[in-house]
Amino acid sequence: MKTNTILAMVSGALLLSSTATAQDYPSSKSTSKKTLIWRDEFNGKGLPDPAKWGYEEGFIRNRESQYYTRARQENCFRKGGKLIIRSLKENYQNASYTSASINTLGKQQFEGDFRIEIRAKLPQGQGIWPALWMMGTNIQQVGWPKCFEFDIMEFVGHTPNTVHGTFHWWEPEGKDKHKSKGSTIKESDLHNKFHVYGIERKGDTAKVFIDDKVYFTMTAPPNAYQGSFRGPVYLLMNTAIGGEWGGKIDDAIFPQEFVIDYVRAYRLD
Ligand SMILES: [Ca+2]
Repeated sequence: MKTNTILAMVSGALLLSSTATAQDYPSSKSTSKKTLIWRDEFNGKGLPDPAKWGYEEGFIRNRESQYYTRARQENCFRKGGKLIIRSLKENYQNASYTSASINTLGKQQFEGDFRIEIRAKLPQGQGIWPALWMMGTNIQQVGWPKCFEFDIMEFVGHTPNTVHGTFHWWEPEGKDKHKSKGSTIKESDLHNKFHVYGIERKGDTAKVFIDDKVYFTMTAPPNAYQGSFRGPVYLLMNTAIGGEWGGKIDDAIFPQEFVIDYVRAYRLD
């Protein structure tokens, strides 16, 4: 979700698009025994289950234009077995847009070797920036990016048909101690069709996938802040609007909905 690495991601995208075809991607099928440890199918009505999800509130990062509301059904609700994060053009708390950002911090952390699968349909249009991502639960002690950040899916409206997977971390060397690496994949029907977005972290390796394709794999950076790559992480799901990467906003796109059918988390043995 942090944005001073766009150049790195763009160059990664160019490299990928010039060399890869669909059948070049490794299979996302897990080679480990999977045990379901946590899930939300989003059955029921109204706000998401408060035992599983908390909220970010207000203006949080990246100079984004939206106000994230807390437990406000206009921006976040369950309906028909789906969770909907709805982004609106409206005046609210000194903002011109509202949206939601929910997370499992303090409620559920994912440890050791795990796999997360999230079936979702993305919002679209100039200025929109939905994300599915994880950060170390040690963020409260060591801050970002020492906590490590695993971005499972980011999409920005100004580059259609493109999904980004990126990791961010901290190293002691260099002027900018924030390091990042990622890749992209071209995919159609992101907004009309559900896709499964996921990550599998096992040992010193983490893989990011969409449906049956792994499009980014990385091993733990040896100089990353101590142990954060392997540490417990929590999950975040949000739609940002504008900001450093979302860019210029087209007011005609609203309302927009980020529709999430399920989150399923597995322990890998
Ligand atoms: Ca569901």
